[in-house]
Amino acid sequence: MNESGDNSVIRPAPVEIRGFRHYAAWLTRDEQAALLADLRGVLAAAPLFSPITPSGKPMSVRMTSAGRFGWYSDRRGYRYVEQHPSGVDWPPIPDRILGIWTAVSGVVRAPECCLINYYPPDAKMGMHQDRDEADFTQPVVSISLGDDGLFRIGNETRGGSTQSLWLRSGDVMVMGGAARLRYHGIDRIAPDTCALMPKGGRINLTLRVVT
Ligand SMILES: O=C(O)CCC(=O)C(=O)O
Ligand SMILES: [Mn+2]
Repeated sequence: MNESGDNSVIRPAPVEIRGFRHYAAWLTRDEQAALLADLRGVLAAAPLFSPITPSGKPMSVRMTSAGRFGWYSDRRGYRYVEQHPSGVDWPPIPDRILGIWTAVSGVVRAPECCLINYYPPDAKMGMHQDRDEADFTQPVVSISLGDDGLFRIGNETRGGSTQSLWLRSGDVMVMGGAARLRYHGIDRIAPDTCALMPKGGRINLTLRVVT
């Protein structure tokens, strides 16, 4: 309920940073807790695993996916696959997560992958482009839960100036349009900045149209 006594939530307007649309505090605390409960179901069916980069190093984030496709990486490269490493299909993307895509993505297609990244307190993600998808007119929508993460946005080629901002629990970011192929990454997590998850850490969800 809000102050006027109804159930409608007044959502913040986005701020644009280098073409990425940042909706700070898009999700209420109750919505974040409900999302986390949905994710527990996904993780029970498709447990987190530690991907290996094509150069053979383990990534510091652990991950899994929901949807028709899951993102995967090993010695053979980055790609989308139709099964979890255990051999089961990825579980469906929870409706609550699809609702966020519908509200902010600005496109009619539905996401085919929800990549779930778990960042322990010492994890990071190097600067990269999301380019394993077939159609770059479709945005990537990112949802943050748990501890704050320092997000860095660069350019469409490696190097050059960058801009950083903290992504906090409940923030949503739309990486699309002319900015779809901008480099981005997570420099670090600020431990113990959010009480949402009892053991701390950060979860980031990215919704992607793959085909
Ligand atoms: O954790 C984040 O905020 C970004 C994650 C990301 O860029 C990715 O999974 O490709
Ligand atoms: Mn990315």
